Amino acid sequence: MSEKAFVMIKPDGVERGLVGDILSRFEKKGLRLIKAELKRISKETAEEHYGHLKAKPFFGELVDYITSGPVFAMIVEGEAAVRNARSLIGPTNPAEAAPGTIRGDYGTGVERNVIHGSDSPENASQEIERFFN
Ligand code: RTP
Repeated sequence: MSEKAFVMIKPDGVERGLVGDILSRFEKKGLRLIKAELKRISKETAEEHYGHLKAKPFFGELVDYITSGPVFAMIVEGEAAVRNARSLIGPTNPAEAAPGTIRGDYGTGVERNVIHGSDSPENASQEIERFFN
């Protein structure tokens, strides 16, 4: 079934000029870009987005990092978009991500892991609302 996924290239991915390559991977997989914006996100939005990690010792650093430069936020649409996007992206820690996945090819550390993708259709709707109002 066709669905929407929220995907966000983090500041390290934008800074390193990886937007074109990453977008192309989604397009080749049949996930169509239906909305995109290059923007800086507010501290409030970042704290809400990472709310499930509030108790973690790295929370402050994570929020500082994600707000440190522009992100490339996008909505992609296609068959099982959330699961397909997650498999293109690979696991959270780039050291455990296989070559061929975005994090496996480009991630340099668990925080600098290049990209975020929503983990369920419900969260995708919430994140689309949060990042695109
Ligand atoms: P994301 O939301 O960015 O797609 O990441 P995820 O679901 O794969 O992982 P999650 O547990 O929700 O973590 C969100 C982001 O927090 C950073 N992180 N840092 N320093 C650490 O040990 C640590 N653990 C997680 C990562 O940037 C991760 O993407």
